[in-house]
Amino acid sequence: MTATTPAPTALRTVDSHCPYCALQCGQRLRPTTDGVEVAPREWPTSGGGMCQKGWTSASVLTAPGRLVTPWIRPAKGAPLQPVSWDAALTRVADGIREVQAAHGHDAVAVFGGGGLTNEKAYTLGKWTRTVLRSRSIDYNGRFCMSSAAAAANRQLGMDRGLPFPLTDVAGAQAVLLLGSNLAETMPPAVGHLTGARGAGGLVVVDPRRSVTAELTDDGAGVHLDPVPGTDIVVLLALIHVVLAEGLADEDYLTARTTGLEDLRRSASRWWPERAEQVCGVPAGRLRAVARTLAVAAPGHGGAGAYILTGRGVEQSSHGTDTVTAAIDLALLLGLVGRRGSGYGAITGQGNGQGGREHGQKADQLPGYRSIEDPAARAHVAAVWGVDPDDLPGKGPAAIALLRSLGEEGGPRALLVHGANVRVSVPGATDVDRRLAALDLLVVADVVMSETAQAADVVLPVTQWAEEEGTMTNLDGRVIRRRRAVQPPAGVRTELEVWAELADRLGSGVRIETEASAVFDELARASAGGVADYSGIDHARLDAGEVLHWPCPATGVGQAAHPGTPRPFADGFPTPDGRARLLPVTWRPASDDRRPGAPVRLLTGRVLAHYQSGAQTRRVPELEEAAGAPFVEIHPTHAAEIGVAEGDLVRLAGAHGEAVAQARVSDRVRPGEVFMAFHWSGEGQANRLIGDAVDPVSSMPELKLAAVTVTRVGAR
Ligand SMILES: Nc1nc2c(c(=O)[nH]1)N[C@H]1C(S)=C(S)[C@@H](COP(=O)(O)OP(=O)(O)OC[C@H]3O[C@@H](n4cnc5c(=O)[nH]c(N)nc54)[C@H](O)[C@@H]3O)O[C@H]1N2
Ligand SMILES: Nc1nc2c(c(=O)[nH]1)N[C@H]1C(S)=C(S)[C@@H](COP(=O)(O)OP(=O)(O)OC[C@H]3O[C@@H](n4cnc5c(=O)[nH]c(N)nc54)[C@H](O)[C@@H]3O)O[C@H]1N2
Ligand code: SF4
Ligand SMILES: [Mo]
Repeated sequence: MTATTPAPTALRTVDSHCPYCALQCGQRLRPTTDGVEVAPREWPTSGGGMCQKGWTSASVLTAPGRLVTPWIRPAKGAPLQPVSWDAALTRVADGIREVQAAHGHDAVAVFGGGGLTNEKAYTLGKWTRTVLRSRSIDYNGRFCMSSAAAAANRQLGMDRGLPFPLTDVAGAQAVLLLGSNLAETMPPAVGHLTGARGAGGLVVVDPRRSVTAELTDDGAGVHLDPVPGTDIVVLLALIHVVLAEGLADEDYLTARTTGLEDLRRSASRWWPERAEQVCGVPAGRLRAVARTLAVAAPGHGGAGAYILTGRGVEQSSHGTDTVTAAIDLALLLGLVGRRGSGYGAITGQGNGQGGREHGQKADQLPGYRSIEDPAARAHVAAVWGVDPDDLPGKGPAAIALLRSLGEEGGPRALLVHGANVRVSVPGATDVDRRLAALDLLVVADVVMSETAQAADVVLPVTQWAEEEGTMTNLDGRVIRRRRAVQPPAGVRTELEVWAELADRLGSGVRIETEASAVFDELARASAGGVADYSGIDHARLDAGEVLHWPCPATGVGQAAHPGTPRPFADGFPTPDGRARLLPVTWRPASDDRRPGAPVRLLTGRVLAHYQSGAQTRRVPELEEAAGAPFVEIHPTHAAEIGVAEGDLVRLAGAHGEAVAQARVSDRVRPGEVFMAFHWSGEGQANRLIGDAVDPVSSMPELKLAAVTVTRVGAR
């Protein structure tokens, strides 16, 4: 199904950023006769470094399967055929019209992505609410940042992943890293842990001995390995020790927080010996870690401490409460809003931060506003030139949306922009069935992803070095993505696609197609919201200004706002200006091991691949580094079931089965196995994951499932 890809047309050397994760390492892109040469450049988050995905990122521009023409499936079951843009857009517009005429506006659903630029994320949300007039929109960030976002919003009044520049962390004396494998997921960021490692204060909490856990070796810190899904108990025990031993920062708590008494009551039950019974971490180690953090805290005259969460603790059916316990601990120690200390969630996708601010979330309008707030609706509707009453309400979150596709009363058409749902969504076989039940599946992508392969219409769109725009990185800084090469002929920007479809659907709503014009509109729409970008424009960014949001517009004659690198320095954006301590309780995981399924499957990532692998599985160097799905299994466990390195093993659980090669390793414990979720087919981890979700954030239980493991045979 792949057409040959012509070499990109050279434009100019530009400073830009890596196409992949939220670290957004600084890159210099130099067009060459057959593509782009990528070199690292000095940049605060990456310190002049890049990982192997960044070094090889140019390959994706011309990778096998790079989309350079639209494709249409003439009939269900027939193969995809290359067609003209006119034919493809006619099919999309006709399909939308037919579905909406028969089933209503909400019957056309949209699924976005945290890799889209701010301009695209904003336009996608606007287009869905105004041109489609549908409430049915959500995005893959629901699987990524939603628990951390929900907890930060309810306690701190704002969700900006790291509410401080990442470079601040380097000076800290202690860092508690919960469920993050930073050394594989953002390798250049390890440089920011130097201070803590030098002081023996790096604490990594992970049931696996991950590459990041190894950073604690040789006196650099401690690795705590709780029972999977029990991090909340670890945190409650740390909170207990801090309170019981008088280590809390009383002055800070009095001045800046509410809710101490409720928290004190709930944590009183979790003395370390009791916590040890549930989480398996020895009581003495829990006490020692609480003291390490307290001594580093500013209230005790320490050099600073940070508590950082990653997906290992957030992607759970109680992820929001786990993050809340982490924030509670950070508040008790007086870390949040203090220079050189803090709490943060490490955002994952390239624009995972901006992607959750501009309105592609089911309940959200631009500026991180609620779609249910009448004042927000009125403000945004005025910017969009529509009647507020015509804006739809809140739609279902990702899992509920995807599970309702093709159901009675559910959407009959789906447009996917920037996600590979067939690989990354739990209950993968169910996802396939639901997509097949649709009247129309449209996928815009840069490559023929697994989801594109199942589509009725595939639209080839621009990527990374072919487009202009902005991203918001993991510490809330707005940065420029710049075009270095012309896209291949036949490829369009998504902004052009949405504008053209608006015309074809007869909408009077104006959709801008130049990124800088979109940004100016986005800035106006965000004015007065939590994520206020109204003082930012492409020109300021191009002049090299360092701008973290919120950055409101200022009046005529006034100096421009300098941006807000540390938003909690003077208070919290809550109604009373204080942060809220919130008591939480422990609940077991939704699908924990049991006699019929005695092994815990953990999921995560490897260095060489990105997410669903749609992009990185097409890069030869990365395929060489990690070419096939695998199951990490402990040597004792492997011996018990007669499995040798490289043998095929079958994992089976309540939600499905998968088969992959055994990688015998003592990174995991007996009775626990690990898979990365980067592959499709038999070795797909998400065939095994169920669809239990967190009641607050709707985050699925992506990190844990109960399975049996058996040997299938030699490779
Ligand atoms: N190489 C690479 N880098 C990436 C990405 C990628 O796909 N590949 N994706 C980017 C994105 S979108 C994201 S969100 C980030 C994710 O970055 P991380 O948060 O580092 O993500 P993971 O590797 O998924 O999970 C981290 C760790 O959680 C552990 N874990 C599993 N269960 C539990 C548990 O119950 N408790 C605890 N404490 N830990 C547990 C796993 O063993 C794993 O080592 O990475 C970004 N960077
Ligand atoms: N079991 C398990 N499942 C997980 C996770 C886990 O740890 N365990 N992690 C979850 C997390 S944190 C995340 S973020 C998700 C990610 O899951 P996915 O959404 O599947 O992530 P990607 O592979 O990044 O998919 C992005 C798609 O968009 C395409 N693309 C890139 N740029 C553009 C663009 O500008 N426009 C358009 N239209 N397309 C573009 C890419 O080629 C790719 O096909 O997976 C989640 N799923
Ligand atoms: S994938 Fe992330 S860590 Fe690697 S080069 Fe790109 S931005 Fe940097
Ligand atoms: Mo993510």
